[in-house]
Amino acid sequence: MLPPPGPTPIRMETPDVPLLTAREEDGVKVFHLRAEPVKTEFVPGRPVDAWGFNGSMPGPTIEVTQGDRVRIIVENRLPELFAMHWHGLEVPPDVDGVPGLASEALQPGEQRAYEFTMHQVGTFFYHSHFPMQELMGLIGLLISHPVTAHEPRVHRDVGMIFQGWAILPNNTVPNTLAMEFNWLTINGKAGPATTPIVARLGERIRLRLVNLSMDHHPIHLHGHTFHVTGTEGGRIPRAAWMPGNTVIVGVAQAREIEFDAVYPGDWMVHCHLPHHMMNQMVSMVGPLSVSRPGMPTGIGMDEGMGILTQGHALADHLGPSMGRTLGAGNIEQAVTNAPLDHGTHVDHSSHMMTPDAAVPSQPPPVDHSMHIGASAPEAWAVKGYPQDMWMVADELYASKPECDGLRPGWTGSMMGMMTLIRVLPPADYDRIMARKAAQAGGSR
Ligand SMILES: [Cu+2]
Repeated sequence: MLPPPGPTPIRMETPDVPLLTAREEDGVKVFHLRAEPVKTEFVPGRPVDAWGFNGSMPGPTIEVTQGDRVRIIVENRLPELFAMHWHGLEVPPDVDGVPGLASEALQPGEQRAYEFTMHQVGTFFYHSHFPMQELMGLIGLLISHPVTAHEPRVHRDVGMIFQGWAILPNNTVPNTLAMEFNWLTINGKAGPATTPIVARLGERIRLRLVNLSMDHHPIHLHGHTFHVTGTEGGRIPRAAWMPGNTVIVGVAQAREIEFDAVYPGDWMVHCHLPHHMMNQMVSMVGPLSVSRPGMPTGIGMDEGMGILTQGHALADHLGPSMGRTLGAGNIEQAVTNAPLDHGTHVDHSSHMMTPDAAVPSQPPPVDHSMHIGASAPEAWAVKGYPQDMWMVADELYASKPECDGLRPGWTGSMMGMMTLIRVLPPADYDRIMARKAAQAGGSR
């Protein structure tokens, strides 16, 4: 183990989300938050029109210390009413933010100061108290540190917010009415665009996991055993810590986990719900495709989520629009989940729902490249094929220092609510930190 850090709590890291800077004013820590539309990307080339704070979705991370007098000035730059709630904080009713109950909602353009003394310690968050606005991304972390660090002290204190989204291919606006979700994010990014946590071998790490979505997320850590050391209500007494490698983070809950990063390697942290380990799912039928000229796309929201109003999933007018796509690549691959007869000629074009003569009547030759997984010659005859979603796009992340030295092909396993904790020997750790410092210096 590395020697523990000093007695003062170390600062938070929230990968892909900035920390919010405070201004000191007569002994009060003053923060500014603007609720506003935010253009973002879940993965490169997947734009999303979300709502967030200060240009970030989720909003920037607020850090305070127990005993602080805190003033948070909130400005509503949304085109409608907005109400800010401080989740888990024991504050007066008018600060609590439920519109109509003890305070008024903020009109468009209005701003309001929320002031309180922080007497609690733990993982809290702020969010809109209008449910549909929550689903547009209006949430951020609010961390309250103790004056003296908890024992055993940690070297790294990392925050993550889990969110789920329904956004059809060729759309950029989340459908907040949907009950099925095809994009799953950690701090506003989906794997492999989630920035890995780079740890030095021997560090003790705390993860603060927060869920504001429509599902519970069983968050699983590879290669290490952790203890659950805190909830949204604060620190758990040590005698009651629970060992594990998977912790369910329920909607609106927080879970703090801690572990000693003693096993070198690149380790996954991810939600273990199978559908939360994918990007841009739509339906399980039709071609594996992205759109190209001549293919009907952009059908209604219901059909896109698998609710058919007429015909069947393989009908001519639905097929290409219902193809499952991974949001990457630029080719169309003729595949089908329809029953096939072994050994007989199968005209796949009959399942391809397009009159386009370019669609092959035989399955295309297997692409053995790194970029789309290979399949066996008889794969087409196996009912259920294809299931695998192996797609590699390492080159998109080559410039990220945090991804330096990952094994070629690593992006093939990273989708949805997934990120990495890289436990690195000192030489590798120092190389990445030097690259990060150089990049930060160069961008000034
Ligand atoms: Cu999940």
